[in-house]
Amino acid sequence: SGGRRPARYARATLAARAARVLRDNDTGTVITAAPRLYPHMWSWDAAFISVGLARLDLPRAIAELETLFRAQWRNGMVPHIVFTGDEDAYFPGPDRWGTDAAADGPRGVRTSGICQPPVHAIAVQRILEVARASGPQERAEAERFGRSIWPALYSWHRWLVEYRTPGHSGLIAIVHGWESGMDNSPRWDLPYAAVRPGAELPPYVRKDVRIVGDPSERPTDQEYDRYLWLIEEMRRAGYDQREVVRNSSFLVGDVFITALFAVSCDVLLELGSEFGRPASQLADLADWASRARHAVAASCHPVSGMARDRDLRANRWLDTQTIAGFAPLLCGGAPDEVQLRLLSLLDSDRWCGHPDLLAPVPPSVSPMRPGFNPRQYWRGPQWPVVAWLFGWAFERRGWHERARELRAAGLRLTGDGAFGEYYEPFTGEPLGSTDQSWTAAVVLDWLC
Ligand code: 9YW
Repeated sequence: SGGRRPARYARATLAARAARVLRDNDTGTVITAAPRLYPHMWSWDAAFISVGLARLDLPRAIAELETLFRAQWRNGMVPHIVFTGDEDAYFPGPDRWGTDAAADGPRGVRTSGICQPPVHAIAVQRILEVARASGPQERAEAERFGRSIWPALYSWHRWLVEYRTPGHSGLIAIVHGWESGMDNSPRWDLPYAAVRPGAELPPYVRKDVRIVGDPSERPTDQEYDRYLWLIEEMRRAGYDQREVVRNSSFLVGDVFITALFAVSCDVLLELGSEFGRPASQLADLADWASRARHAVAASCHPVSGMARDRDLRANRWLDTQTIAGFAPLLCGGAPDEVQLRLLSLLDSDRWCGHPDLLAPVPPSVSPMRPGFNPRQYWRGPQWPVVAWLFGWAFERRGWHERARELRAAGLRLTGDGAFGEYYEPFTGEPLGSTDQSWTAAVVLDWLC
C-alpha cells in the first residue's frame, strides 16, 4: 500500500502528542506497551517508557520501574511480560505460560516465564540525569529511587551470569527468540529450523494477526508454532532455569544482549560506586562487563567485522547479517580496526547510507540483503528504539556528532506523530501498532 505520510509536526507539537500517547496508554497501574496489540507491561519497553516519562512526570517514571521489579522472580529474573488488567487481551496470556506453579516465580503477580534485554540500569541512570537537571527535589527523589532499586538490578544481572552463560562463548544465552526483543529476526531462522513442535502442542488462536490489519507484517503461523512449543517445553520444566537451559530445543548466545549487558554492567557499576555499594558487588560488575565485552569482540566475523550470535545447540556461528552485527559499537572492546570497519559499513549504502531510505536510521536488516522485507517486523523495518540505543551509546562513547545525526534521523522518521511500532524504511509508513509507548518515549527523549 502507498502509505503517504502526513506533514511532519513542529517539535513542540510532536512532544505534546508523544506525552499524550503515554498518558492515554496509562491504565493507572501500568503504561501498556501499545493500546490494543500489547495491553500489558513488557520488560524492555518499560525501561524506555520510564526514560520518556522522566521528562513529564518523575514519580510516574519511577513507579513504572518499581512495578516491573515487583514482578522480579525470586531467582533474579526480570520477566518479559507483567500481565495486568484483561488477561485474555493478549496471546499467550498467563494461563498459557503456566508460570503460577513455578517455584521461582514472583508472588501476587502473573508474568511470562522468559526475559528481555537488560536495559534497565541504562534507564535508571538516564532518569537520574534528567532529574538532576530538573531541580533539587527531583534530584533527591531520583537518588532515593536509584539507591533502592540498585540491589534488584544487581540480582537481575547476577541471574543472567549464573543461569545464562552456559558453555565457553561468554555470550548471554537466550532460550526463546522473544527474549532477544527481535522476535522473528532472520538471526533466529537457523536455530528455529531445528525446533520441532511436538504433536502435544496444545491448540491456540493468535490474537496479534486480528489486531494488525495485514498479517504479512507479523511472524508466520509456522514461527508461532515454534514460539509456543518452546513455552510448552519450559512449562513442563516448571521454569527451572537449569533444566530449561539444559534441555530447551533453542539455545543461542545473543550478541546484541551481550553487548547491552556489558554496557549495563558499566552503568550499574557507576551507580553502585556513587551509592557506596559493597566492593565485592562492584568487582562482580566489572568482571561481568569485561567478560561480556570480550565475548562480543570474539564473535566478530574475520572479514566483515560484524558480531555474530552463536547457536549453542549446533555449536556454530550464525552469520546472518542484521542490525545486531553492530553490537560492538554499543559496548566497545573490539579492536579499533574492527570498529572502524563497522562504522563505515553502518554509513555505507548497505545500511544508513542506502539512497532510498526516508531517514538514515539503521534498518533491522540491510536493504541489500536477500530476504530483506521492508514491511515485516524484524526482517527489514526500522525500529526507533534501536536507533535510540545506538544514539545513546554513541553519546556515551563521546561520538557526539554521530549521536546528534542519529537523533535527527530518528526525529525525521517519527516526525509524522503516528508513533509507529516499526517503520517502512523507504516510505516512512508507520507499521504494526500506532501510538506505541516506547516510540513516543524515545521521541520525547530525543526532543528534550
Ligand atoms: C510480541 C512490546 C514487544 C517488544 C518486542 C517486540 C514485540 C511482542 O513487542 O514483541 O507479541 O511479539 O518484538 O521487542 O518488547 O513492544
